[in-house]
Amino acid sequence: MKLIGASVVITCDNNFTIIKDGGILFDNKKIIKVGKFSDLKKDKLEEVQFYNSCVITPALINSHIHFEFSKNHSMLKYGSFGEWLDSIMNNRDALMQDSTTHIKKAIKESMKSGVACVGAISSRAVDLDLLSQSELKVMFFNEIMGTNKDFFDKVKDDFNERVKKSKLLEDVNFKTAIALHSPYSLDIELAHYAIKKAIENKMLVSTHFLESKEELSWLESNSGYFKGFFKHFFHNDDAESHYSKDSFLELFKKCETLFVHCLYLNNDDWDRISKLKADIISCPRSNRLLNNRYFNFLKAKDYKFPLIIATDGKSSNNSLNMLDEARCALFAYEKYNINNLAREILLAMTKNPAKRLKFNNGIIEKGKASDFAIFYVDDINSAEQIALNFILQAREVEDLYINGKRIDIENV
Ligand code: MCF
Ligand code: FE
Repeated sequence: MKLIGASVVITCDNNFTIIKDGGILFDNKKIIKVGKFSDLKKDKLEEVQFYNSCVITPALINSHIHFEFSKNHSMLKYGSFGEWLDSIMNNRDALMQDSTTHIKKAIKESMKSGVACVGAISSRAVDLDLLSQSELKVMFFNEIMGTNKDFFDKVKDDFNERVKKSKLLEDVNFKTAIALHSPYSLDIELAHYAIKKAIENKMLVSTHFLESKEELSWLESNSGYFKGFFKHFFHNDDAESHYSKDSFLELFKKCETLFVHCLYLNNDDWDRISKLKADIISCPRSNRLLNNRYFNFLKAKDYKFPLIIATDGKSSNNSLNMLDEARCALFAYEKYNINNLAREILLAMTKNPAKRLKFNNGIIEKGKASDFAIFYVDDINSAEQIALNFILQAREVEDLYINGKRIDIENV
């Protein structure tokens, strides 16, 4: 049994309990007891450590990240979704070069910001071995994409192969899932094929949905940017959207789904998604960079969607640091009481995504996995607005524990 403690423990439980001079008694599997550090001290502990002027939170969860795009720094265009997608298409091969080195760096960067658990969207499985061998807890979403009938067999074979490989690597820390890239990039036949697999294998599904106004006008009226996109990149002059918004959402009626972005939902769309077994993931910096817009968090609250925040890939972000993402969200929603928002944002990176990724983490309470992040925050001992000060000030972890084990991040 081990004991760690800190000036402040933010449990992220249902009551958002904060324990000053708090402690956590745990072993490699689970949390045994949470309380005041002084009450938990006893003989025969394997390890005891108190982190002064520090905050312990549940290790953070980044539920939507594309590790394969980690090479990007300044290769892509921002400010308009169409320009971004064109730049992705034009630079895809260059972006994938030396991926191993960049994915390793990205794993380290994630851990340094307190992340222990990820929802990784993988298009080519370049990140498969690195992620399965890492200490991270991983929901590995095999992405499927394709609109040209000539290649459907190839797409299916490749997708099957990746799903099969990732299933072979499954263990308590690594699970296989499926990502349908988006309505504009996936033919109905392939979508049904992937959904069937997800249902048969009870796999979680992820999809980008209504990220851009370009996608909206494609789905609503077969017009706008995507007309030119299919003409230019696929020499297809007669392309039309494979779905209406409703027929796309219909696909997900029998599986558990994470919809990513959802920047352009109308009331009917909100109604429809809220009737599915689904949550919505928002990536604030990605949305600002590509679409000049933030997710309608207040509307989501009306529909009882919990806030879930993730970074997306480096293809649409300047870092994978979850604390930077938290700060962006904190400043973006100016209409919301800042202390309440700070608490919601912390839950958006812990308890809320944990419910879908199901690694039994995201909350510091008895019986949950021993996944913790510890951050130094100057003067936190005397702070009154703890969640807010934590988000404003925390930078890199002092320590990160996954399954009760302290991770040597520099040497992973
Ligand atoms: O979430 C962002 C923006 N929306 C769509 N796709 C991606 C994002 N970041 C990376 N991607 C990837 C996606 O997984 O870019 C490729 C796919 O492999 C787009 S190709 C149409
Ligand atoms: Fe994404």
